[in-house]
Amino acid sequence: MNRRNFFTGAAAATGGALLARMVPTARAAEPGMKATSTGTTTPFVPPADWKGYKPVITPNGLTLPFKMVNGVKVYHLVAESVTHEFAPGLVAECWGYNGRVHGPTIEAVEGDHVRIYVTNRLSAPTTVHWHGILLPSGMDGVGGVSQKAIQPGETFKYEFTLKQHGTYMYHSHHDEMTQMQLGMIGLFVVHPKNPSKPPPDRDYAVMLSEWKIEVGARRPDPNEMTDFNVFTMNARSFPGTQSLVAKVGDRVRLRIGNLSTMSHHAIHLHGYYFKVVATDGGEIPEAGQWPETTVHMPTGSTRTVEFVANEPGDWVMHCHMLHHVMTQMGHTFGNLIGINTEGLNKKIRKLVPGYMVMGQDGMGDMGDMGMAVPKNSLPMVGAPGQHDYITMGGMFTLLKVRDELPADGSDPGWYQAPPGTQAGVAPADDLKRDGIELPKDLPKTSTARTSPKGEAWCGPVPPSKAPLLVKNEVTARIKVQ
Ligand SMILES: [Cu+2]
Repeated sequence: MNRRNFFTGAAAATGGALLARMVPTARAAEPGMKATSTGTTTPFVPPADWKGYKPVITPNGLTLPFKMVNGVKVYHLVAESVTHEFAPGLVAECWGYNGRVHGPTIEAVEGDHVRIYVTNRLSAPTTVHWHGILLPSGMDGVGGVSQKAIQPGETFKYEFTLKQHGTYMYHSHHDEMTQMQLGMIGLFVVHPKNPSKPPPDRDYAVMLSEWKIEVGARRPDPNEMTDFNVFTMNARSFPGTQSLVAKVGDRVRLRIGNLSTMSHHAIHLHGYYFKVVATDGGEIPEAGQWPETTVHMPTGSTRTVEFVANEPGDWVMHCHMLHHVMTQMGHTFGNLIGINTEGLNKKIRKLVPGYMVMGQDGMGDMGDMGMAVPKNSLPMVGAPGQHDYITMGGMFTLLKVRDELPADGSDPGWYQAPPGTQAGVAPADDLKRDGIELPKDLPKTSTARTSPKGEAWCGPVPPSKAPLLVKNEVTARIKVQ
């Protein structure tokens, strides 16, 4: 059964007694998601007679299964090494839970008594902190403060009653920089016991994070302090991010968490305004909500926004901190905007065949020229779109709103704009009619861009490949210009 389809069709929440079971299905096979872990997590699939809350949808992720034992909701997290794909082309050895990066979303209901076992399969001690959840101090999961660290091979037991509802998180709280920067984070959603309103038609959960992965490296660098170069939603970078979908008229809830090491994020949605209805401190009274198109996401926090998807289309949702919609590679070279680089190309090609200096017209063509990128790395920007190359990557996804969605819950493809609702080249007659005078010295129109044959790098030559001479040559030339 398609999980997302089932979830989006699930019954309305009742807040009543919960039925639960471990469902022995195969691990979710998501495109591009590889796990070499032997973790046993299978997605939580509510049984057919499910009358519980409406589960959230974690794009590119899944919900942790649980079982009921004498009225206690029992979960099992396994901290372990995971081979993770950020997007096709970039795979890294990370740390996560139950064969996933990030860990699976934990879901429960206010009032539940939960028991969460944590097994440590890592080579290092760890703990789990339940971020934002009100609980006894001894269950807070801070290594050294509230408990001993969980040593490799040990299994610890956390147990508490959920007194609140909302969107929270969990993460390692031992050697925090290393473990969180390697991926040991996840979302923890607590549904209300007595909902004040019906559940939304679509309830999405997205975790933001940032990474430092040197071009060609297989391991995220947990020692990085400021210069992050892979920005993710649910540990995926565009074009690896799964689109959010909604039917026209759906009420959409979007729960966003941010456990980036250093960054806040400004998550901007096109086509709509929304209201921030809750933080990890609780619901915001209606009188205190105001409309926004961008929600500021401080690190270590969650925000829940809601809107009605009443306008069909493909609407992008992305971080508006613009380095966060770029990925890896080449942010360290000089400003080449407006520089004629043909002479420089010729010189450098004597040393590095196929080299082409890029950046003199901006970074937009870094990804769309079919140029080779180093092994195990992502182009600096984007992916092919329906109409042209999309010059954003990283912390970027799409909200696809349609009158009808595929029955199997799959991605509906690109939006076909109705006639008359699509921007395009202005017809000469329209220009004339409206008295638009064009400048005489327009650049020559060119829609075809080509890259030189042979191996070529987007941006600077990777340090490992760059003879010092080339680097000096580039630097010297830029100074002369
Ligand atoms: Cu950002």
